[in-house]
Amino acid sequence: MSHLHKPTSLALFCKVVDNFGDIGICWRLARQLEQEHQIAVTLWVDDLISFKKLCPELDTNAGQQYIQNIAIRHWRNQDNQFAASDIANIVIEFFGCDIPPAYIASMALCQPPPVWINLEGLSAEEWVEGCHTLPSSHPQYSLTKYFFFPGFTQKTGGLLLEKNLIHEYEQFNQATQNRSAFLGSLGVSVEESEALTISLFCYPHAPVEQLFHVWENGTEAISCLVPVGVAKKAVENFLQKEATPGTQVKRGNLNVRVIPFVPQQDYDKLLWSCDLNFVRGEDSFVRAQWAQKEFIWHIYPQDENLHHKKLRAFLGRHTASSRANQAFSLAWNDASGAPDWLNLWKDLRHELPETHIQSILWQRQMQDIGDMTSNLLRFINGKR
Ligand code: TRH
Repeated sequence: MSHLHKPTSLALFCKVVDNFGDIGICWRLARQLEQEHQIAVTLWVDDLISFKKLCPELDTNAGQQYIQNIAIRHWRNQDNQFAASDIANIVIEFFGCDIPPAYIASMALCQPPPVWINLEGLSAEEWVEGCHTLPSSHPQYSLTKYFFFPGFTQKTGGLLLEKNLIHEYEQFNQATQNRSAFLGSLGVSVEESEALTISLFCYPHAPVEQLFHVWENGTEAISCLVPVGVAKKAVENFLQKEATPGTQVKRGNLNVRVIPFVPQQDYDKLLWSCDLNFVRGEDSFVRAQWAQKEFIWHIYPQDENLHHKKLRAFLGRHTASSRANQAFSLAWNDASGAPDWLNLWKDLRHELPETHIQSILWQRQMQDIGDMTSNLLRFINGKR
C-alpha cells in the first residue's frame, strides 16, 4: 500500500524512441500504480501503433480512452494547451522525454507544485548510485525535477516487479498443463514442446544465422520460438519463406516456429514456458530475471560500444550467470569472440539445478531492494 494521501493523480509521459521498451515499461508501471497503489494514472504516449502491439484492446484512433482504469491520452507534438485538470499531483517523464513547455508552465502555477520525476533507463554501472534521486532546478520556474534510476543495488530504485508475479509464476509451474496449454495456444505442437524450448527476442544484428546453423547440426532437438518480426532476415533465410505467425520449419535438429507477438501480459508465460530465453533492451531483460530461467541478453546498441560497458557491468553483478553464459553473452553482443553454443549447452545440461538455485538467490537479492514502483512512491511521498 502506498502512504500517499488519496486521491492522487499521476501523469506519465512516454515518447517511443523505437521498438517496444519505452511503452512497455511505462504501461507496466502505469498498471502497477493503478492496481497496487490506487493512483489515478494518465498515460500520455506519442505512438499508439507500437502501444497496440502490447495492448491489443487499444483504439489507435481515440484521443483519450480508459484501459484497465488507466486514462490513455495520445500525446501529439502540437499539444500546447492543457486544462488545469490535466496537471497531476505527480508528473513522471520517462527517459528524459521532455514534457511539453505549456505543461511545465501550468505545473509552475500549481500550489503546491507537482512532484516531478525523470525516470531513467536501467543500468548496472556504478555511477547510477551517485545520480539516483539527484534534484535539478528548473532554470525559469520554481520547480525541481528529480532523477530516479532503476537498478540492481540498494542504493538505486530497484526493478519493476508486480506484487503477485512470483506467486503467479509458481502457480503456472505447478501444473504441466499450464505450459502445454499456453504453448498450444501459440500453435506449438507437443513434439516441439518436448524439445529444448528456446524463445528468441533480439535485435536484427544478432548472429542468429550462425546460431541456427549450429543448432541445426547439433545433437539436441531444439524448438526455437520467434515472435513475428524478430530477426526477420535470419528467420526467413532458415524458413525459406515469409516469417508469418504459424510458419514453422524443421531442418536437422532445429525447429523454428514463428509465433504471434503476444500481448504484454502473456509475455511472462512465454518466458516461463521456455528452457532458455533470449531477451533484449530493458523490459524483457528484467522479466527474464523474474522467470528463474537461464537467459541471454542482447543489449540495446549505443555509439562507441558504450553498451559493452553496460553489459560487463551487469555480468559483473549477476551472480546467477555461469562462466559459459557470460562468455556466450559477450559474444552474442559482439563484445568478444564467437558465441560458443556447445559450451553453453554443456553448462545448461549439467548445471541446470545449480543455475536455478543461483537464479532464485539473485531474485531474492533483487526483491530485497523493494520493487521499483513502491520505492518510487516512497521517494515521491517524501517530497510532498
Ligand atoms: O523492444 P525493445 O528493444 O525496447 C527498448 C527500446 O529500444 C528503447 O528505446 C530502449 O530504451 C530500450 O529497449 C533499452 O526491448 P524491451 O525493453 O525488452 O521491450 C520489449 C517489450 O515488448 C517488453 O515490454 C515485452 C514486450 N513483448 C510483448 O509484449 N510481447 C512479445 O511477444 C514480445 C517479444 C515482447
